[in-house]
Amino acid sequence: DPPTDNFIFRSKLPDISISNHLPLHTYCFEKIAEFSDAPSLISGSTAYTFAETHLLCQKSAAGLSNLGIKKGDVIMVLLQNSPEFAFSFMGASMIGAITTTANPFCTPSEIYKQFSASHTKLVITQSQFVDKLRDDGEKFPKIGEELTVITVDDPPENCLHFSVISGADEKDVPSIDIDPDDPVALPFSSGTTGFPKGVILSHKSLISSIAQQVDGENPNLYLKSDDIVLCVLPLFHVYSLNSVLLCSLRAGAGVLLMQKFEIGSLLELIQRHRVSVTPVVPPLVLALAKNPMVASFDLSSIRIVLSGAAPLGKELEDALRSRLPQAAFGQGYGMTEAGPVLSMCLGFAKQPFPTKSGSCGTVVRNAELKVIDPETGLSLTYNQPGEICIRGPQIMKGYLNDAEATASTIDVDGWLHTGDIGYVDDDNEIFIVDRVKELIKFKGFQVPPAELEALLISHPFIADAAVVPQKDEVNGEVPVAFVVRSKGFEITEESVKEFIAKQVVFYKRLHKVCFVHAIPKSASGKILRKDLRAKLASG
Ligand code: AYL
Repeated sequence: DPPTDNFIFRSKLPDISISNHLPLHTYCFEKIAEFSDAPSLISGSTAYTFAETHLLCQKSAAGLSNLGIKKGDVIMVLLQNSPEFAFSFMGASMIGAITTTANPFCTPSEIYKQFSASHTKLVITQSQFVDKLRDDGEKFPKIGEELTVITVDDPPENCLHFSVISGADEKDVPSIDIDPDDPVALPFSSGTTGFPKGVILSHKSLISSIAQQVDGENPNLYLKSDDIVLCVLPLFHVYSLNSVLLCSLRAGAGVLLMQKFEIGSLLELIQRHRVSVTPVVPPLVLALAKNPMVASFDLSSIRIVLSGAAPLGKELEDALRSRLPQAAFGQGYGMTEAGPVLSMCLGFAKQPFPTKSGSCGTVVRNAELKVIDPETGLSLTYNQPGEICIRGPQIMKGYLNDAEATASTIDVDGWLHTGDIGYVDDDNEIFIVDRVKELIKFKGFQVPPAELEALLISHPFIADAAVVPQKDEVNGEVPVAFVVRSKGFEITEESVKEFIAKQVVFYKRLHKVCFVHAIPKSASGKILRKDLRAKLASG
């Protein structure tokens, strides 16, 4: 077929009416009467029913309000997975506040950047991370005087315990008006280029995304009130926040929270709690497919395995399918800016469709997807690879305080350009084949090359640098640096690696440093990343 102006792909499921005029919390708890006594959040030996979860979210809302948090204010949730994550996020939503979710394993400088860019008013964290907010090198306001810090465990000096908010009287929740376009979540993402930026997700965008997954007569991702959904992926990442926590709250499924991934306890918990839905990332698929321990556990309760956030090899997918023959296996494809889900396996639907190995699913309902020729911008038809674009009520409003980055990501017609290369086959299944954006994905975590490049050139012995992904069996991709030494200076691979490792979270560490005489650049000064990637591939 010749390229046309606008060749649009749609879901095989019909559009539905979505209640995206509601505030997010009202929508998520809308059907709670149907399952109020069922378990909602399970963590260690504690379980909260839906009724208890709802009440604790309301109390936390009142508590945050008592501490002076108002509509439009930003709170930072700097937590590993825990029930308090949900109470904080939903509590903030109830008073019109916005949650910026941050990775507690980030370094103080990484956290500070997000803290200051988001104008965070209050932080909810664990005592072990509080020192990061006191780091001398950064300009954090003084805890207890200028900044309120709440910990979910024993509070260190000048911090408050979580019970200060969760113990408030739910009747104190102020009544406020929430507009569907008001922001509710502010995850950070580097998008197609540059540094991490605040991604503004409104009540409307998150409701739309959840509804596209779990609502309707025939939901694309069919979650039932007797399901137990594994929550081992970190809630500070939008994949877990949206497709695990928020979708489960809406659908009445229980959420089994795990603080960190460890294969033995994971398998034991799946067996003990009869986990039925397991959202994972490719390295977890690898563990489930290859680890010999798997054979000694009963995993027959699993009926859905959803993999997302990074490319998954076909062999790996087939290996796990043969180990868990009773489960529907498929992928979700998302991008923080897209709200985040663009496509989801239709094998997870209530009335499932047959699907193919290697596919990332079909575009979600109530949305439009097109594939464009990156050179001409014209849209392509079936089986032709190009840049994937998405349009619908679920996509972000834009980047926080960055009109330029917003305009280069969402065009005037409302299409969000993903920077991913893929095609749609004859059965409307999407296959991702490449990425044209800078982003590196280590185990599904974002590694923005621009951030590492800026750190590298801040070193007095380094004149220029470029960071690109290298394929890696275990992690998917790892960051590798090309470095030009400053004239007359000696610097070793080890010292460059160490220089970076001290300043970044573990997944951004450099795995290799190649010294070169110059970084290849285009006439306009852009790094020719393709050339560097090719150089790595050829050894
Ligand atoms: P971010 N296959 C290949 N690449 C993928 C896939 C996939 N299934 N999913 C995500 N990516 C890459 O913002 C792709 O390059 O969000 C995409 O642009 O951290 C980038 O990761 C976005 O990275 C779900 C399922 C959310 C997946 C997600 C992914 C969120 C990752 C909800 O249900």
